[in-house]
Amino acid sequence: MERTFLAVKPDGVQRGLVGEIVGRFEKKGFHLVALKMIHVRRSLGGSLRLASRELLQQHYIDLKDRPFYPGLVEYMHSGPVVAMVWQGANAVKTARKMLGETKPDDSNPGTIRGDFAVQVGRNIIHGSDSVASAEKEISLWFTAEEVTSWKSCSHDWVYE
Ligand code: DAT
Ligand code: MG
Repeated sequence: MERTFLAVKPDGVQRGLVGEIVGRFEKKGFHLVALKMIHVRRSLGGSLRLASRELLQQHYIDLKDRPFYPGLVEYMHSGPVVAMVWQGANAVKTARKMLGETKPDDSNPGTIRGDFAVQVGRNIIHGSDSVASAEKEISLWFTAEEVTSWKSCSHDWVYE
């Protein structure tokens, strides 16, 4: 079973979309194995293993040379995010489809960004783009103990 890392960004939390987003993945048949709300502070932070600034810098390291990077990091610091790990067959690719495209105006209706977002800089949700980045992001945001292992009573009705 594949795992993917999703995070409702500060705008998604402020707009009251956490339940809607969690509900979409639950109803799809994916399996929630970790969830927490974190306000990633600019200064050294609480229980996180990494300094908060480093957490977000690592998370978006591939984009560090892009002109929008400082604004992106600022936005991710601006309020709590809801970080999650979801499990299921082809979870990474399917979750990306459910998110829509990076730009909300390229995203089809029926996708999260297509239904709830207007601008790329406020696109509500993060989702891992490959199995390798999912594993990296899960270990960046969660300790091994925070990621649970449990069997849902619906498992055998989702999978044949
Ligand atoms: P995605 O979030 O779809 O994986 P990405 O990894 O290329 O997209 O970029 C990460 C985030 O950076 C994206 O969700 C929003 C922001 N971003 C990307 N391209 C941008 C742009 N051209 N202008 C402003 N923000 C952008
Ligand atoms: Mg990305």
